[in-house]
Amino acid sequence: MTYLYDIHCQHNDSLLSAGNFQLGEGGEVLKLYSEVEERCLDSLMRDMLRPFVPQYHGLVTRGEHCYIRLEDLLSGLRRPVIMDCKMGVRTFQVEELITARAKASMRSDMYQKMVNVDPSAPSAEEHAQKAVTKLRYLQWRDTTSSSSTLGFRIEGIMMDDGSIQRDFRNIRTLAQATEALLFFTRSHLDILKAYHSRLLALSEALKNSLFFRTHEVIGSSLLFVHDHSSKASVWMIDFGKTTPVPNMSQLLHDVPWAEGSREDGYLIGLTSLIASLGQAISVASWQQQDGCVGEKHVT
Ligand code: I3P
Repeated sequence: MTYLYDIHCQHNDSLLSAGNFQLGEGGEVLKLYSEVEERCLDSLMRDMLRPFVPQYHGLVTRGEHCYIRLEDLLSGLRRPVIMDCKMGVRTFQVEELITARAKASMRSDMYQKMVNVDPSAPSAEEHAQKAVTKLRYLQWRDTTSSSSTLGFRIEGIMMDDGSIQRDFRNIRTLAQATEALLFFTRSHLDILKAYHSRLLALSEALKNSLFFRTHEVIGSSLLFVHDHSSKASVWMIDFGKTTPVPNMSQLLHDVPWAEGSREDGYLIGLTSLIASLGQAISVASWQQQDGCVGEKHVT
């Protein structure tokens, strides 16, 4: 969700520094350096997935900080509409699980976020400490959103007027996700079809990608971007928690996670998204035929 927020700031405010992002001199996006993410982007530039990720142009230092130079995915779009979908059935790394068991640090900010959504969610002990572990919070987010069931969740949508909607926490079913996709695209058939084909192409590329087979992809998003000219594309972003699997092993990505495994469920999410877009296309087609946009609902 950070990308959505920061890009919104960049494009709508002063084009100056915003959160983890800045605008580069050549119009590229500068993202605060992360060794893990830089390694991924470097490998991705030599992988089948290159057409699906922002182009990586190396590192640059500004003041005290180092940044990753990335293609601006919003370049050339007028009043872009953006959706950030976090992929996978879990958003915590196996390492976070191990660390939490060895010595979990308590997070009062995460306790607060939890209580704001559901005051009954923390246990009596967590209420007493007014804090939860990060792992507990991430697992709670995964199981109370569509991450665990559908393998993705909508983190936020930015509409063409710059307003940001984040209230997609209650989505659990494919039909609810389809409603959100219809809202995001305003039931625009060409845009829905463009997204659908792009995801099918991504699915093919993922099957043949060495990077994908050999990496645990956690907390990465698919960024959906379109504008009024019906230009629409989807990009893989955010690789700060994407790591190579040890000992040359390979992942399937389409099976649920179980303790001891590194499976991330990325393809479960992609399959759900493709199915949901298929449903949205059917609904938008009926609406177009009937001339009654907004009256048909998904069941
Ligand atoms: C955040 C979300 C991020 C996570 C961040 C959480 O919660 O789970 O994925 O960052 O942890 O606060 P929410 O979206 O509900 O606000 P990572 O993916 O990097 O772990 P953080 O506060 O430690 O950055």
